[in-house]
Amino acid sequence: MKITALKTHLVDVPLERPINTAIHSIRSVGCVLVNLETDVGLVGQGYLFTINAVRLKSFHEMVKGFEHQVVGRDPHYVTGIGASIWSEINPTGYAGVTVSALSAIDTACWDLVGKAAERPLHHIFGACRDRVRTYASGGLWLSQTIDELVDEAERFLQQGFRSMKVRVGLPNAASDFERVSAIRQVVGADIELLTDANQALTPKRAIRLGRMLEELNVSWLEEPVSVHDLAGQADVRRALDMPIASGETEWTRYGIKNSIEARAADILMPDLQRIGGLTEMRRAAALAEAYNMPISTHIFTEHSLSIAGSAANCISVEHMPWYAPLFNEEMEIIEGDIIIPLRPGCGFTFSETAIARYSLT
Ligand code: SMN
Ligand code: MG
Repeated sequence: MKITALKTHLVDVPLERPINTAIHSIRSVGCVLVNLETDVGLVGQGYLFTINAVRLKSFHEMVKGFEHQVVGRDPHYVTGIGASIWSEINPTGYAGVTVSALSAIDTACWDLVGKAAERPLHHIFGACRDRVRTYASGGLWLSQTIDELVDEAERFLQQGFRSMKVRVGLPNAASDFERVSAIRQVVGADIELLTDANQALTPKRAIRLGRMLEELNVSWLEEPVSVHDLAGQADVRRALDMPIASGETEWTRYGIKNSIEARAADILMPDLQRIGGLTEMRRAAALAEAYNMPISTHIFTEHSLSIAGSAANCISVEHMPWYAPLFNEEMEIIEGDIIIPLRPGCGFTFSETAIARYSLT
């Protein structure tokens, strides 16, 4: 099998309403969709995203800049393709646009490997499970009122979720506590609540908020402090009983390695785009496992399921519904778990209708 062409589409999927975290204002989800065509008629797919489609064209240019690294090559040599790209990006660096582009190409190559073998990727990687715990993450934003939070938490329960993530990180810890408390009251004691401060806090403020959230039996506090203060985050982790989750803002396995060595997290959250694709995600999962640490994948739910199905230390995947409109297939949620599809490759294919509808080009 040989790759004959790299084709792309730029799309922008508007959100129903604008949303805020402690550091983001999000109106739409812009994506570069990557198709690797082959001489056997199979097409491998991967994608990357930017919030509000900002600078999406720069990412697109970077993807196109790797065309010569894939066209003419056999996608079974995905690790070799990754190594060539890795070597070529040395002067530009191992974070940002370069790694995002590598990620989309790497995932598209793996999609081809699965499709050629007519097997789902978790079977090819060596499977450990057929379903994985998930948590609702497409909601409970800082931009919502307490009434809206309560309504949304109820909707998540009706949709079959048993766990959900609330955004925190307001200037006043009492307000964060009040909001999470209202959600705890409506969902009851048996539903898992997670919180995400999106790096908004100082270590001292994080410790104070963390102690308050422990009273509400919150299961993790995510990204309490700046990604550039791993020592401060390690202080937060030592001060609290509640687990600290982080890692979405780390690039490649070396970013994950820094987090591990700093003892800054209890749960690592590699992000498929920022880690560098499925190849690098598997390396990050194995690295975490060597330290007896769990991972929980960050966003990109559909394309992270093969990792959840093959990394024994993957405890959950984040359910982010932003990308669902792009795919022909839907994720299946049963009793708080996502069923890992048995379809070949990644198991999700881009919808032509969606591409036409959300096209930016
Ligand atoms: C998040 C993810 C993607 C965009 C903005 C915020 C958040 C999360 O940190 O973990 O879901
Ligand atoms: Mg987060």
